[in-house]
Amino acid sequence: MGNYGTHIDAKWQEKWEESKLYKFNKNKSGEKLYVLEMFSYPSGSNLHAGHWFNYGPVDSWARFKRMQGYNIFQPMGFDAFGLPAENYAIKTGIHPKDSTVKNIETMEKQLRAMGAMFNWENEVITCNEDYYKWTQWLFLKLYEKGLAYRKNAPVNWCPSCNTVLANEQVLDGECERCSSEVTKKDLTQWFFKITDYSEELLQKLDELDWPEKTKAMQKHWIGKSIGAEVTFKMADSDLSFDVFTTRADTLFGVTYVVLAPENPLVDKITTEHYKKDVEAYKEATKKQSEIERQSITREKTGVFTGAYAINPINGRKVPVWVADYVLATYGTGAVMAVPAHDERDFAFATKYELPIERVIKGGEGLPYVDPGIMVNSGEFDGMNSEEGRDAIIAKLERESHGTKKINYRLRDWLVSRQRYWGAPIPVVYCDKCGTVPVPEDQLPVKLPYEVEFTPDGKSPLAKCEDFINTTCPHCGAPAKREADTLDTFVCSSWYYLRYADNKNDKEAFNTDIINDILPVDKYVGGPEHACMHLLYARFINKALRDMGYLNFDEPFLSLTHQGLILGPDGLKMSKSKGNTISPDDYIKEFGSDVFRMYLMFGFDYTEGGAWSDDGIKSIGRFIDRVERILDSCRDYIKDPKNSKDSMDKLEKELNFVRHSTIKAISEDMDKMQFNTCIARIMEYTNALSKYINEESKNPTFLKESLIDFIKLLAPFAPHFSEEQWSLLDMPFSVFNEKWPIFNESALVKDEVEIAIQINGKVKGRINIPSGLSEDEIKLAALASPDTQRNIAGKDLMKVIVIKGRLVNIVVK
Ligand code: ANZ
Ligand code: ZN
Repeated sequence: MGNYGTHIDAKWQEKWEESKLYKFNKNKSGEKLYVLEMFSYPSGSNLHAGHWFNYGPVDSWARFKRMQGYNIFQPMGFDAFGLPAENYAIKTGIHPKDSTVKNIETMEKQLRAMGAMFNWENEVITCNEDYYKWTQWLFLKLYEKGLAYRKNAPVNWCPSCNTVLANEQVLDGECERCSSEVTKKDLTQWFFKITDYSEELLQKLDELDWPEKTKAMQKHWIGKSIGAEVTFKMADSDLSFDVFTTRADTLFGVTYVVLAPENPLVDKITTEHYKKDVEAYKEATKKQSEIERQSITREKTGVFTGAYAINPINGRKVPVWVADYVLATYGTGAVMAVPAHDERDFAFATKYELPIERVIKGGEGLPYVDPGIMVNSGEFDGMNSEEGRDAIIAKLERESHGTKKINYRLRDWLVSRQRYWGAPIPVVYCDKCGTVPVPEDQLPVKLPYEVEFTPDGKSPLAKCEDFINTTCPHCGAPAKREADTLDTFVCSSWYYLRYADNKNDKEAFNTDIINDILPVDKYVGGPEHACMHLLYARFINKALRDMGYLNFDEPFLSLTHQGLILGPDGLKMSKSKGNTISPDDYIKEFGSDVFRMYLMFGFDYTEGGAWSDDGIKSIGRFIDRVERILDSCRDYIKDPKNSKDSMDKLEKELNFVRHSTIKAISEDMDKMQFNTCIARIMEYTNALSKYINEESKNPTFLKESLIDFIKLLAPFAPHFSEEQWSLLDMPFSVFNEKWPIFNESALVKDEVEIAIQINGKVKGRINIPSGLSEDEIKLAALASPDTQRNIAGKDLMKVIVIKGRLVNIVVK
């Protein structure tokens, strides 16, 4: 065993800390580079190998960038409000605040043991008053701008978490946190108007250096559809309604129209005879989830209202139906049905024997859903779908029967939660003045400590008399506080801003400071946040920009998702499954550098994989070997008496490996391909070891090679490398050194090895000087003893030279 271990880690962590080596100073030379890892939730199971996999390699990347001359800002903090602490409290009776404080303490210790260059002086903890005060400020600003509003709406309810959820937190009809089936409830809730930014959120995606898949997910979630709203008048009254369609070209093929059961028009138009059926159908719909209703394969159901509407394009009377495949929450809650060209309409029309009329030519069977040439469409016959769509919309617009319309799937963000452990919403309700925002100078609205937080579907704060009863900031009369707290995604939607100015007690952040340090240049975290955190943060950034608080459009310019480290059983690590891997024991045994290097070497960074510690010992042995090599030649290189200026063959060989390693690592690091970087370092180690065992060594040259070697190793094994650097009597710190630059000429080999094939089979190899002409190569190949032996007595037909690789000799 070598000398490297936790005592070396501690030694250098102390020195880094005391010398403030990593402290961010925006006036330092070098381009600023904001490197951000998604902050952790302070859970009771502490940091596991997965957290390290997120933080360790990114820190190595940041160190590499630092050595390349960037001025690195790499802050860390905790996403500290939220359900797990509250649920834990319900189970154990330990107050969420107490458990959170304790968990943060442990996790901070663990993170420090990693020895990452975190800017701890910029730490942010979202459940602290000095942070959530500004989360509340953010709410007030959005409220002032009309971007926060309260409304009654059918919202998602998780019966197990006992709270409402945002649409983004419902995955396939299930709660994102606990996988319970989500139901609908009519409730008055607070929303953020993210939909005001739908178009920009969509457009700007193209400019971001993000994984394509993540961009596609956001794009799909925003869900832009370009179409038209078409007005249908009722046949027997002055009532009318609009439908949203992306296929105005099929307007002549409408044979019925459908209203969502929740559409308020249903009650007004349903004729006496059909009232009972329609009522019953509306009741039955309430039990269906939106997911079920949207399922393509589920049998379609519906009822006739007895009423008719007029198709504005041809004056034709069409029956009005009610069916649950039409959603109240999309478009206008009404559709024109074209059974010949839409799957769902086709299934419905077939079942209820409604007419099916083709208006688009193409394919044989029906429904035919692709664009094509219009038929049975009057003056529009012969146009293709695209032209026809525009022409029909133009006509509708001229006659005031419709208009072009863009729809988005994105809904406003529901931000209020009926739970305790979150930032209180800074609003007061007064009988006289109505909804009154708490004035900024009265922030924070403090979250009380003594609260009965058993979840029963009501906000725990509502039961806290001291909290809920207050006076109206406007008129002074007795009033009630809002009892809901903010979704924790609100807290995390702006934490990357606060990091840069975390001690500011006058404002959330200073605009100039923020504009200097942001946007985040590299963001690294899990892909599960694609349509939640990563979308919300973009929205908040844009809203703050439009209010003049910052001057950049996007918070995260470049994004990487690290892979998931699974438990040894191949399942997601979780305390309840008992398959979490704690880094602590490994670090005690091997040191933090070995653990970090193992994570980088053993797993593909963006893929991750099931945990196994098979290779960790060999990384430990590798570090020991490096140590032995360096030990063995430290004295030798101090004495330059055998030095010479020129390089002979041995030096050239090592020099080639040295420079090709520099080149490869520099390139692979930019792609965060850590495993190949470490493989390169191992190759370089082998080359060093080989050279050191030679008789005639050049001490000056060897020293240069070792210096580059330690620099190359430093980002991956920071403590060990710092130690080795000091043992070479080099000035503190290796992280103040410049990253080596490869020398192109060292990559040109004087000699190349080429294979000789006889009739396509390799029969030998020769070394020839590089740069020979084709004829010279031919001659050298033919002159080789191997060739001579193999072609003796045969006729030479042809010699083909593939430069730098092989010569093929054809004989008969
Ligand atoms: C007539 C039509 C004919 C349609 C045709 C499609 C094909 P996207 O692309 O997702 O925006 N639609 C509109 N509002 C709806 C609602 N509230 N619930 C269920 N379906 C609704 O889908 C737009 C299409 O979805 C619209 O275009 C409408 O059907 C339907 F050959 O109108 B279409
Ligand atoms: Zn839940």
